[in-house]
Amino acid sequence: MVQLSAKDQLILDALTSGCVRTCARLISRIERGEPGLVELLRALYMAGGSEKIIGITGPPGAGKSSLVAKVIGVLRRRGNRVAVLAVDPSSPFTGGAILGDRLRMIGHATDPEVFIRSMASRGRLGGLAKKAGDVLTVLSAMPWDFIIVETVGTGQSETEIMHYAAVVVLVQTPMAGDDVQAAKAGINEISDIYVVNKSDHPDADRFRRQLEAMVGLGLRLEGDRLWRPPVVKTQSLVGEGVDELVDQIGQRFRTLAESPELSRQRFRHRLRHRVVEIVREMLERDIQSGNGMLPDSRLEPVLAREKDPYELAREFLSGGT
Ligand SMILES: Nc1nc2c(ncn2[C@@H]2O[C@H](COP(=O)(O)OP(=O)(O)OP(=O)(O)O)[C@@H](O)[C@H]2O)c(=O)[nH]1
Ligand SMILES: [Mg+2]
Repeated sequence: MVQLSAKDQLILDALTSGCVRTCARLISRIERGEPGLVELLRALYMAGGSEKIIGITGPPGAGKSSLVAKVIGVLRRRGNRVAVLAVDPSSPFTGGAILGDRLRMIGHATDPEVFIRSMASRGRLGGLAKKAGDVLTVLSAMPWDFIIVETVGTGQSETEIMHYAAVVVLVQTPMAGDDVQAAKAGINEISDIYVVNKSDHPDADRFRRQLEAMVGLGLRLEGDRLWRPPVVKTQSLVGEGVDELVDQIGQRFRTLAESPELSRQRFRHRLRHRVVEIVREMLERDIQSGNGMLPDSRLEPVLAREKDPYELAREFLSGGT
């Protein structure tokens, strides 16, 4: 049982009943790295239910944000409440976030059933902001029907989304030189649905056929059935294909619901990643706050080469002295 202060209990109650202002304020506190939020986050996790998290990833400029804006539109028409977390890439030179995403989705800015938030990834490998996991804990405790996470997939961060989302949508475009063969090996394991966006491009059909052939080669065995990720063609500027995409996302959630073992397996995968992330954060915070966990005296034997840093690290992790 998590014991909450009266103030945190009020915040918890407000969030579980869907208060968007409380949500925005708490996310700001998480982003600032405010200490003392752990008890509340624990209680929020316990209050959460099934995770309807949709991950939308793909290379820079593939049209993810415009697609998310249109997906929100379709979900709203179908009566769903939607939260969006857009994880912006930040420039390695200035650390500044690109807030264009927020602007592009502004069409929904006045809708009280839609919540949109951007976070900067602050150069962390993997693309998702360090605090994204905490923010998703908050959103998952609220009565959203769907939570969408948009993140740029570049290089090693392409697979990161699967640590957060139950259903992963990979957005690609048929632009010149972007052959499907260039799509990273292993991508099949992470994508539940493929999107060929910018299908107004003349190469769109050729690209889609290539992609379908590639997907066909990589059929996944899930439990006792085969999963062949669908390929959906979209034009995110005008919304073409977006209804079909939302249908496919819904179908994927139904498949997961019908295969409890599969959902649990994927949920376990996400949880394992989350716990490791929390351990890492706790260790970093403890070490950096200089609270004596690694005082000079413990470094002395390593300095004198009586001990090596690996041994000290192992002792440290096992709690020994
Ligand atoms: N021709 C065409 N252009 C599109 C389409 N969808 C998006 N675009 C354009 O592609 C550019 C990038 O769109 P975004 O929605 O910002 O793409 P993104 O993947 O979110 O970009 P980042 O978040 O910066 O990685 C914009 O100039 C859009 O107008 C489409 O279906 N057809
Ligand atoms: Mg974007």
